[in-house]
Amino acid sequence: MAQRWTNKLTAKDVTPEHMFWNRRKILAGLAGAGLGSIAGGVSAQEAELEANTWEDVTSYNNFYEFGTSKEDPAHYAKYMTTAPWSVEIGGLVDKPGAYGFEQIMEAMTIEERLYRFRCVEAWSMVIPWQGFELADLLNLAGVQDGAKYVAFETLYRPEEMVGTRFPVLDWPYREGLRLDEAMNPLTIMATGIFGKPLPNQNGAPLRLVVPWKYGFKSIKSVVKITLTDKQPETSWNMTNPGEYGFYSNVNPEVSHPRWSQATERRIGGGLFAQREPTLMFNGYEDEVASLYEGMDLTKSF
Ligand SMILES: Nc1nc2c(c(=O)[nH]1)N[C@H]1C(S)=C(S)[C@@H](COP(=O)(O)O)O[C@H]1N2
Ligand SMILES: [Mo]
Repeated sequence: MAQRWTNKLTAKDVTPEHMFWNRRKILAGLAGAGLGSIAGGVSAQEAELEANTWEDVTSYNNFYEFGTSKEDPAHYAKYMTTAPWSVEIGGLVDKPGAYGFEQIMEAMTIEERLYRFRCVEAWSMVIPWQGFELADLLNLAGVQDGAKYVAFETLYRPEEMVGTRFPVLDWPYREGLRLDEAMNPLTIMATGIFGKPLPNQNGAPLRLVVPWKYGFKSIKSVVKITLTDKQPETSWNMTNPGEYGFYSNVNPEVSHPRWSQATERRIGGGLFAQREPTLMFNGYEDEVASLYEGMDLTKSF
């Protein structure tokens, strides 16, 4: 059953009792950006979104640490230990150190966000996430002047991650954002889907979600965040710089070298479902286009 979040949902509707933490607040149904949309209800664009099913979201995944096929993560990610978990935050921050997952959850405000999710392979889903704004976590660590980028790394634990036995990517999986992208209120660290803690295959216990960028930017099972003054290396760009740039903004006008990005196939739509047109910045143009003013997006792809 496809589920649709609305502003009428309360925290109780979407959040199992055991998920409440001391200072957690649930802003239920805050679809899309939530930029001023709480009081006024969901915007027209957001109201059209209908979530994929739990089954779609948890059985068709990319998580190469567990293999390269879409079914592998659902089979093998269960071997990843996610507790205890901590995130090493370092580089140009006032308070570097290991931040425990529980400590982070205590300090953060957890919200609901219904986001379009667009893979570079030209398929998409709509996923109801729970999480907190990345900006809040970075501010907790205290971003110093001079920081311009944020680098992320996934857990690398070969004995629990069968896919890392193969040199498909240069492990650990790495991603990066410009600081202003990281601080944008759309950018979240997700800790759950459908009101439940993140399943391992979706990047437990916490993963990045950047809804206007291709899916591979949304790095899973994050253990390290580093503030830097230099553009960080990113796994897909290291592997194939001609195909995967640093920015990776969803852009129907810029083709992947081997296929068009103009349309997408919604997962779960059935065999004969029409392909849908892909939207500039995955539909978040109003919120993020200004970040790229003056840039040539065919060169900075
Ligand atoms: N650590 C890690 N993060 C990752 C990936 C990966 O292989 N390893 N795949 C990326 C890609 S290509 C996509 S499309 C999304 C898929 O997220 P989902 O499985 O939750 O839909 O995760 C991204 N994050
Ligand atoms: Mo992807």
